[in-house]
Amino acid sequence: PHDEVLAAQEAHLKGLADSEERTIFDKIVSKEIPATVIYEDSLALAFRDINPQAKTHFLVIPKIRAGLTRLSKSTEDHKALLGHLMYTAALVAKQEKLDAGYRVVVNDGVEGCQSVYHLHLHVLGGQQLSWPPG
Ligand code: DGP
Repeated sequence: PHDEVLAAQEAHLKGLADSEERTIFDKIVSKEIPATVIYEDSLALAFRDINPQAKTHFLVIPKIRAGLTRLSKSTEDHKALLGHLMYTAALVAKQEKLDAGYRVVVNDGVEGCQSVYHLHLHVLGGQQLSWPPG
């Protein structure tokens, strides 16, 4: 069952070392700072971006960072979590009625313009987007 898979993943992720400094997103997970949360399960949290770049713009993050400061730090251990985050992006996009389409973005590192070092998927939609991004 899905819940058992999530519980096993959660236990596994808790065992992964994370020596890096915590970020603002940890404070959103722990509710120390407010956010407009639109989806939550044992592994993932989705909330509206504070500086929206499209009519609809939300972020999907792992509640336990587990060393995933950025996508390029992914290891074999993160594969199930990464799949869950991608699936969650699609689920919440449906919940947000982005039926005409949307974009999922992960910024990695300096050249990728990453500013918060806790992995997050941006989901942008609710309007016609252009391509390519800058
Ligand atoms: P990135 O550049 O990919 O690291 O994007 C980080 C995003 O996080 C950026 O679009 C703004 C958003 N953000 C930063 N701080 C906060 C916050 O305190 N609350 C919310 N809701 N979003 C935040």
